[in-house]
Amino acid sequence: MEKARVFSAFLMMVFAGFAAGCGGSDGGKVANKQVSVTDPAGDVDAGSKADLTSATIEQAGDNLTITVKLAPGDFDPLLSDVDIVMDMDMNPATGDSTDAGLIGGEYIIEMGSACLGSKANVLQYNSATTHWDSVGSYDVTFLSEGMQVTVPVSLLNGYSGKFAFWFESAREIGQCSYTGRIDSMPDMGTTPAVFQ
Ligand SMILES: [Ca+2]
Ligand SMILES: [Ca+2]
Repeated sequence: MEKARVFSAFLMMVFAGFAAGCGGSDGGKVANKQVSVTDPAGDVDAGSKADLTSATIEQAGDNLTITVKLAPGDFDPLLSDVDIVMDMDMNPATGDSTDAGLIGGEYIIEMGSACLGSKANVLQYNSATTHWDSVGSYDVTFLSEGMQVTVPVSLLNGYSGKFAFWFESAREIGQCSYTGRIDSMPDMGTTPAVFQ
């Protein structure tokens, strides 16, 4: 992870590629909602086999379900690795500041590849050590073109029903070793998407 500390004073949380639908009031609890993001197919090198195309995040009750898909033919559960970076306080200056300070992630959920197997790994950024600590492991459902995982929102410190996020993809090229980031969604250098 880059350690750039470029503070963005005015982070415009505007992203054209997502659509939000909000449920009604739920007695003070965070309402159920679903947000989708998309990314073009074919925006990475042909043959890289890690072309992100879409994702959906859904909160239903106390659970958050994340579904991510790659371009047709790219997904291989033994090779495809996808991470979601989550900026819980939507503050790029807190957490692990990446992408030239556009996002400061407090959590990463990583899934896919032979190394991770059928479990998604939830990592929390430790600002004292600047390392990522594993805080949970959850079953992954493999789909024809992607993966899905459900985690309890209680796992995520600072969860308010709103957070910034982006996805990144890679391929496993050796035992628990990976290519660098191949694709991102939204693209690097743009404002992250917002779940709200
Ligand atoms: Ca793509
Ligand atoms: Ca943050």
